[in-house]
Amino acid sequence: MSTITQGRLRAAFARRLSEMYGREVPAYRTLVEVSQEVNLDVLRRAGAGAERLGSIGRVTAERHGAIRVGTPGELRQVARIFGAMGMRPVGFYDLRDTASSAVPVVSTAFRPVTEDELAANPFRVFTSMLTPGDPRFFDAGLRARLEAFLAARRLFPPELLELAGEAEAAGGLPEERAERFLRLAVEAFALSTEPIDRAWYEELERVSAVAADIGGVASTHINHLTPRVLDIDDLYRRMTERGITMIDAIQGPPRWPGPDVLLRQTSFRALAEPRVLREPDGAVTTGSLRVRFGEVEARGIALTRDGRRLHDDLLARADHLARETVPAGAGASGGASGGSGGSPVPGGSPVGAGRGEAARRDAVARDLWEREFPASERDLAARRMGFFTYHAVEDRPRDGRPPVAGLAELLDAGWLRAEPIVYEDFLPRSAAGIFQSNLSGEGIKDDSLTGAGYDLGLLSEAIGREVLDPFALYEAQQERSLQEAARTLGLPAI
Ligand code: OOG
Ligand code: NI
Repeated sequence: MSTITQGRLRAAFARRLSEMYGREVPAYRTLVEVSQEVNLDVLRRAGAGAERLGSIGRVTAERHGAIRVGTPGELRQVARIFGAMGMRPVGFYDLRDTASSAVPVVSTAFRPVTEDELAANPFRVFTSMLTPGDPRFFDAGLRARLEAFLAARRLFPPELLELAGEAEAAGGLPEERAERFLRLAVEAFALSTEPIDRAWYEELERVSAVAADIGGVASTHINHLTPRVLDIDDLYRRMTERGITMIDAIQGPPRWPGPDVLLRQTSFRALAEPRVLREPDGAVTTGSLRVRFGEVEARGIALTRDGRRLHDDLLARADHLARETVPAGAGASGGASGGSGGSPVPGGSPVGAGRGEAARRDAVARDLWEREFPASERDLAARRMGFFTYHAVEDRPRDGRPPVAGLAELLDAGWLRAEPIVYEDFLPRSAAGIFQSNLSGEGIKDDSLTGAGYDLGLLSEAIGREVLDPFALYEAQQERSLQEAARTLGLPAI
C-alpha cells in the first residue's frame, strides 16, 4: 500500500478543512469564489508576470488558517498534529501589548519551511495560546478557575495524536491510516454543538472576547481560513459590490507602483453564528456569537531586517502624519468604543476609525513609500532590503572580462538574475487588527501591572520544539543560492 507523504497529508487537510469551513460559513465560499475570479483576471491581464510570486496552482490552493488553544499542553498536541503534515512553528508574535487591541495570547505560525514543501502546498496556521497567567488580564481567582477548566478538557482524541506521532516519525502514513488521520484532524477543528455555559463565557468575554472563544468552550475550532489573492484592492471592491461589509481598510503596506512586499490583508466582520447555550438555570437555548469571519490576503516579497525596519518606520510615520492631517470634524470616529453591545468594533486600521480615515492614511503612506521605499526589485536587492534567490544568468556576457564584483554590479551587468522569495509569515500589527475584527467588546486590561514575559525561547519551551526565526530561514535560502551562483561564476563569494 502506498504511503501518503506529509506534503500530501497537508494538501488534503487544507482542502478538507476548506470544504468544512465553506459549509459552516457560507460567506467564505463567496470569498473564495471572488478570489479565484480576481486571480484569473490578473493572470489574463499580466500573463506570466502574475506568477512571479508563486504559480497560479499554488496560489489558487493557498490558504492560511487560524486556531486558538488554551495551554502549553494543548499547543504541544497541536504541534504534533501539524508536525505530521510537515509544518513547523515559525515566528513569535505577542499580541498582548498592542495598544489598540490587546489580546491575552502569544502566537506562532505552523508552516512548511523548505522550498519544495512550500511550492507543493504552503498551508500555514496562525496559532495562538491563551496566557491565563498574565495579571494584566486575569486576577488570581479567575486565573485559577480558567486553568482548572482548561485542564479538564480534551481537544484531541488519543488516536489522532498517535497517528500524528506515527506520521511525523515515518514521514507519512499508509493510505488507510492517512484517511483516518485526516478525518479525525478535520473533525477536531469543527465548530462544536456542545452547549456553552453562558455565565462562564460572558465572564471571560468581559476580559476579552478571544479569552471567551478559547477558554469559554470545551473544544477548539478553526477561527478563519484565508485565501490568497493577486489583487486585493480589486477583491475589496468586488466584495463590497456584492453587499458584503468589509472592514475599513486593507492592512499592511499601501498599494503603490513599486514591488509588492510582505503581506496585505483585509476581512469582513465577524458573523453572528447560532450557538447552543446553557443558561444559569440549566435551560438550553440557542443564542448567537460573533467569533468567526472571513479574511483574504495578498503576499509579496520577504524583507530583510533592514527592509522590515524601513517598512515599520514608514507605517508608523504614515499613522502619525494621517492623524496630524485629520480634517476638522472627521477625527473622532471612535474606533475602540465597542463597549459590550455586541456590534463589532471597527477593525479596519489598527488605529480604529472609519473608511475616510483609512483612505487618508493610505494616501499618506503611499506618498511616503514613493519617496523612500526601494522602487524596484533591483533596488530592493541592491540595498539588501528584500530576500531573493540569485541565479547565474545562462546567456551572461562571456567576453573574457572577469565578472565584476558586488551584488548590484553583477545584477546590472547581466551576470546575475534575482528571483523574489515570497513572504510566508504574518505581521503582528495586521494580526492585532484581525483579532480586533473578532472582538465584540473592548475587554479590559490593567496596564499598571507587568505582564509575564514571553519570547521565542519561552514559547519554544512551552511547545517542546524549537520555534524557528523567519528571518533566518529566508536568509539561509538566499545564502545557498548566492553560494551556488558564485561557484558557477567562478567568484570566491558574492
Ligand atoms: C488570528 C489573527 C491573526 C492573521 O492573518 O494575521 C491572523 C486569530 O484571530 O486567531 O490570522
Ligand atoms: Ni488570518
